[in-house]
Amino acid sequence: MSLDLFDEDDLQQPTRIEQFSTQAFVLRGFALPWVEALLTALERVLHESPFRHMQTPGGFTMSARLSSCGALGWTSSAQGYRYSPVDPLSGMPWPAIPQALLDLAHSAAATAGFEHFVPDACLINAYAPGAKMSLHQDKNERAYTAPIVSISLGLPAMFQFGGFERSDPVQRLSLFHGDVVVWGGVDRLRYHGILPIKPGTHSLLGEQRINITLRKAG
Ligand code: MD6
Ligand code: FE
Repeated sequence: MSLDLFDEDDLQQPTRIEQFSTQAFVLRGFALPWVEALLTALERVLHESPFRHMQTPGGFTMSARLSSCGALGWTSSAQGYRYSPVDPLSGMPWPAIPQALLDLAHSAAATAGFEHFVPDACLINAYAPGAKMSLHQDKNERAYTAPIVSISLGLPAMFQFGGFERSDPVQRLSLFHGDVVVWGGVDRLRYHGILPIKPGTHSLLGEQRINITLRKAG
């Protein structure tokens, strides 16, 4: 299914909505009117809580670098995955979620049929060419009633979207700068991942892809 809507913040720019599962949507270019505000806000967040490589419980180093903002931030270590109110690097609370991100997430969620989305956790991933995210489920959140809103910036990525078992077949979707993925409901616990990022240079972000996911974790 594909339909055209007009985004309030940029009446010139139609948002194409692609439904790729019952409650999973790509909003093409939805974040474009917010990009400048997002990059300014990200700079402030990353100054307080910089990107870092994390260890998986299995002892591997994740190829994407991560940071967080919000009341809860996502951490991974040999002990496991968990949300924490404190950034283990600084020993301080994570920076607040910037208002521009809250507004964008709320608006994107509503566009995809999820009203009243108020995230308390925001995970920021930075991928250099070659970095990837293996198939995983997002299941460290306390409840699965809220959707996840995922913003792609910079280099394109091939997103994999599977079933409820790791070995289930996957769909592949290209995600581009400014695209927003929203999914939840019956699709909330599907396996998904990112194939290795292809080398390239993005005009605004250079040799990287940034992904921002907003969640209700607590
Ligand atoms: C990424 N995203 O796009 C990784 N998880 O770099 C995720 O793992 C993800 O995009 C849940 C919902 C949307 C996502
Ligand atoms: Fe995920």
